[in-house]
Amino acid sequence: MQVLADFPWENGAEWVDELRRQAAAHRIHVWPDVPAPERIEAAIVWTPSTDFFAALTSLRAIIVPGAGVDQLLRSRAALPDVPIVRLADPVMATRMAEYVLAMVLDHHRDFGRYRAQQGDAVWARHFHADAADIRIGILGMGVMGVAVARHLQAIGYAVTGWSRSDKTVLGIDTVAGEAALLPLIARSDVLVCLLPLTEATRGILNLETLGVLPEGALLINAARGAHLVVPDLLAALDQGKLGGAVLDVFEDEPLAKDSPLWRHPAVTVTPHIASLSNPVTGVRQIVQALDRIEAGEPLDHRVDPSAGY
Ligand code: NDP
Ligand code: OXD
Repeated sequence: MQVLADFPWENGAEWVDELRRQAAAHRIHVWPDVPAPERIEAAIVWTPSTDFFAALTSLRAIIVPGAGVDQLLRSRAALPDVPIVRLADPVMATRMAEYVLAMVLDHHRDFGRYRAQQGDAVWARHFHADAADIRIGILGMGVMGVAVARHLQAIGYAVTGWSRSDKTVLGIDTVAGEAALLPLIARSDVLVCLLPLTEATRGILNLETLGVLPEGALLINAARGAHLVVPDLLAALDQGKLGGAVLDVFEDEPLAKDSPLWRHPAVTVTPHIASLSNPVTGVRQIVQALDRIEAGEPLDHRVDPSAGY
């Protein structure tokens, strides 16, 4: 099968090499070098340029080489009416869990304070709550949210996950639907956003929702920048109610050098690295999808464009 790939990342060449290695049965072309676009049957693309799909008249499916699909659905390219699939990679989910766990532990055990004390050679001990007394709300109980919930629960934190539809996740407390959102946030000492960016979730971290967080709470946003209304976050921090924020994602990336977030003492900024996708396991899933497309079999991890994820 003829496949067109476009990996716009620093390590894009590594993905192409891995794809050519694992997908030897398919012919891989790399955008924009497409000698016979009318013969392309599958496209692997993250953020298509406007004319990406224009000449792909035989396209049968689109594969997104990552977990989120908002960047594809809101791109200016006219999307053909074909199935879209995305990655649901357990390795990425574990990486996300490591990130959230590290940030929660850093906050809970006050390591920032000890790093600062060390600078002044201060020997002072500060007592902290038990994990079981720290309530963590996770917005989004998909591939990422469930892995994060399991890791946090294993340490003993009191975890509750929120999703759109009712969900049973063995051993984890879950709630669903809009009416459950504010009550969950109001009892979250740590709030973790792992939602897809959709019309329903854009701006969900705003003055109202941040305003009901308990005093001193930590916000972790590792989903998409547009979930968070930055001026509302800065206002909540400056009122001294919020304990801090860990932000891995931003509406415009890279984050502008003059953004106040870089220098805010209560904000930790990371450059969208919470869960970097892994070329070996990511390509393995892509190749499974390619084989299914070629065989005309049902595809796993289909995106529902009307829901936006
Ligand atoms: P999934 O599609 O597997 O899960 C999405 C979850 O969000 C589901 O539980 C879904 O509910 C819930 N959800 C969606 N809309 C709503 C809503 N309106 N109200 C309540 N819950 C809602 O996604 P993943 O877990 O794979 O990924 C989540 C996001 O994480 C990605 O879209 C991406 O933006 C981000 N991400 C960030 C990375 C990083 O490095 N920073 C890396 C990877 C992903 P339901 O179960 O009912 O459908
Ligand atoms: C993703 C991401 O969605 O890396 O896969 O943000």
